[in-house]
This record gives sequence, structure tokens and C-alpha cells, in this order.
Amino acid sequence: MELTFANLKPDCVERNLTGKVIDFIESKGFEIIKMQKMRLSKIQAEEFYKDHVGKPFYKGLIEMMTSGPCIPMVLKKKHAVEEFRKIIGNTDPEKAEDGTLRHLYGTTVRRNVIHGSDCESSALREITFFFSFVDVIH
Ligand code: IDP
Ligand code: MG
Repeated sequence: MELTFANLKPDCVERNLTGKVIDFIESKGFEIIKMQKMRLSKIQAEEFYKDHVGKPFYKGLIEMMTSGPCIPMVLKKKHAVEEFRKIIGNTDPEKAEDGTLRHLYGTTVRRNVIHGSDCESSALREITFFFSFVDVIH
């Protein structure tokens, strides 16, 4: 079993898609280990997305991620990191495969509903960004 980190982005929460997206995630066999609803400050969003500093979409990404509450969560499944990236689909909803979350609910490449860790080391960093290591890792 492996853990990954997911975040229902403000566009997801604002459009009342929380229930549908959580249902989808559970239907694919992921167990929700931790979950909270919170609003990121600008400083927090900038730290979380620091690898993207300097990219053309960075400013818009920070604005979107701080525009309202998000729902970060820790998920568990066999090969969770890779399996979760598969079910969310391509960053751009127009390129995302049929049946993926971003294809189903994403509107633009920025407002693409959900975040998922891209590798195991990102998952650990992202989980411990939002949740306490001692509560999650056991
Ligand atoms: P990922 O979320 O699929 O891992 P990243 O390249 O890590 O994609 O980008 C992080 C987030 O930044 C995306 O999920 C999306 O919200 C936003 N983003 C990425 N590329 C673009 C773009 O070209 N235009 C606008 N927003 C973008
Ligand atoms: Mg990414």
C-alpha cells in the first residue's frame, strides 16, 4: 500500500463538485486517510507551487488556488501515486482521456479541478505540507 496527496481545488469546491469527485475517488478504490477544508494564504500557495516560479501560468495559478477554500487529502491504495495520476488525467482537460476526473469536470488548463502528486517524493512533501507526519505515516 502507498499514500498519495490530492487536493480538490477552489474551482471544484466553488462549483459544488466535492461530493461527485470524492465519490469518484472512492469508487476507484482509494481510501481517504485524512481530509480537511481550508483556504490557502498567498504565502502558503507560493510555497506549495514553488517549483513553478517563473512559468507563465504561475501568477494565475496562485490567484486561482487562493480564490476560495480547497480540500486537501491523503489517499491510500496500491501504487497510489501512479494510479491517482491516471484517474485525474492530463493537466489540460481538453487533452485528458475519457473517464478521467479532469476530462469529466475540468474547464480550463488552470481550472482543472484537482491536484495529484506526480511522484513518491512529491507525495511525501505534499502530505507533510498539509498534515502532520505522525498522524499520517504508520
Ligand atoms: P499537474 O497539476 O498536472 O501536475 P503542473 O504542470 O504541475 O500540472 O501544473 C500545476 C498546475 O498549474 C496545473 O494543475 C494547472 O492548474 C496550472 N497550469 C499548468 N499549466 C498551465 C497552463 O499552461 N496554463 C494555465 N495554468 C496551468
Ligand atoms: Mg504537478
